[in-house]
Amino acid sequence: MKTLSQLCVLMTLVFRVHTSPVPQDTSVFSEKGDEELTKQNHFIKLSSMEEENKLPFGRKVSETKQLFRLNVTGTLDAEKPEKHHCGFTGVSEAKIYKWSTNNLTYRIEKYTPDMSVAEVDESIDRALQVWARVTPLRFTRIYSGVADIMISFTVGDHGDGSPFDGPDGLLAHAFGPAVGLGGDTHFDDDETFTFKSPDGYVLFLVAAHEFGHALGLDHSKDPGALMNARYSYRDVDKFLLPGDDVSKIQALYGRNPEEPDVPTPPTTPNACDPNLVMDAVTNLRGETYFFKNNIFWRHHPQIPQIEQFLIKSFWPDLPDNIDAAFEDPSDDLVYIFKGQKVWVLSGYDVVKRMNLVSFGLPAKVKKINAAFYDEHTGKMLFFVDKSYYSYDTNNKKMDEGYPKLVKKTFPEMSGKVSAAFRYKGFTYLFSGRRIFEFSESTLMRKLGNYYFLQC
Ligand SMILES: [Ca+2]
Ligand SMILES: [Ca+2]
Ligand SMILES: [Ca+2]
Ligand SMILES: [Zn+2]
Ligand SMILES: [Zn+2]
Repeated sequence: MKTLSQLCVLMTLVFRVHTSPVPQDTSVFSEKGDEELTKQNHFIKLSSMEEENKLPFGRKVSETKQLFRLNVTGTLDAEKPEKHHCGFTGVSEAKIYKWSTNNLTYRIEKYTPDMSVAEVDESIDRALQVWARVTPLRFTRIYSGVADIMISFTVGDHGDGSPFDGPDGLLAHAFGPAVGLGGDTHFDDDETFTFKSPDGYVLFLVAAHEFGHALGLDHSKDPGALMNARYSYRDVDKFLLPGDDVSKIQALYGRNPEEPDVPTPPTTPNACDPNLVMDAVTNLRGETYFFKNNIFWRHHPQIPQIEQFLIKSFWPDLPDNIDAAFEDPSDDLVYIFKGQKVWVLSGYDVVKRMNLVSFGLPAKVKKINAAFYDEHTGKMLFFVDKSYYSYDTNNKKMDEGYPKLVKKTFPEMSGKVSAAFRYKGFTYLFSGRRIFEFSESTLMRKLGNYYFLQC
């Protein structure tokens, strides 16, 4: 059976031929130069409609776009540290694969030198408990003999017809529910696996994703889902199985009878939700980033589709639920605000940490609601409740006569400003479910909150 592994951002695309059973793959693609990409371009032509249909919608759009992005913006994304599980399914979509028992065994046959044995044991155990917590599935570890889920770290060709590929690319793979190879999960030991650190691939996260496949789940197009094909760093200690994964695994196995009301974390924000209140918006090197909870949407002016990512997949150090953000393009820096903390980004690196008082805001201001930078006037505007402050970047101090009421400068802005940014000479203020478009102080249009997100 022929399956198609997908082109992730700036990367290689590989065709693979499998004999059944077919493992679900977790792969990560590192950045490749233009040359490499061009070389691989012909692979994007899908060999049949059937294969095209197998591609999750989101991935295909993203692939096409990323190719286009590279072509139109050259090295724009060259330094981006995106990491992806790219995967594919070789399993017929008509048939549902699941284990016929809720009691499964696992055995760790071979360890990695990257971590201590105790860390590997804990990562694997926690990864299985992610699924056990929300289902009747129970996992028992055995130390000899054949378990349902045989786990090993291995490199290159390891005898199952699906060789690993050295550093990056494929990270791991797992076989769906079946006897024999079914359930078995292999990790590419040419990767550097970590216990919790984002400097490498967090074993817990990769394993939890693979065990999802081993239990019968396919990839999800929800970018917040654990079963999304893209590898995203997440905080291990705060990890909660996303709602999309919970509902899918429960559709196969049911709820956990011992803990039927496990609270599920919020689902991934929907760009087209008319009630969505944006956390923050900023430009970044010609693109616009819209932040909500743990994710952001990225809009490129020449690319029609909006992309959606976890904040932590780009910036592991940034918090979720940020207050405000803006870009100062003269310094090529982006400022991210949450509470009194400020993170200064240069592309995908946090280069500095600051505090709100650095901008001369009074100490009583514990957080801001929104901010934007007007490069023509050199002013940074900080919105706090129904007022705003103006910081002069030339004099490096707060302008006098502030705070002012927002509605005095921006007519009809009677509510709190939740997010703000400048785009093509206009100022956009988000308030509740609306975006207010201003030219200087003149209200031009009132737009729905999803105006830029192409719903
Ligand atoms: Ca097995
Ligand atoms: Ca690899
Ligand atoms: Ca905000
Ligand atoms: Zn996968
Ligand atoms: Zn394998």
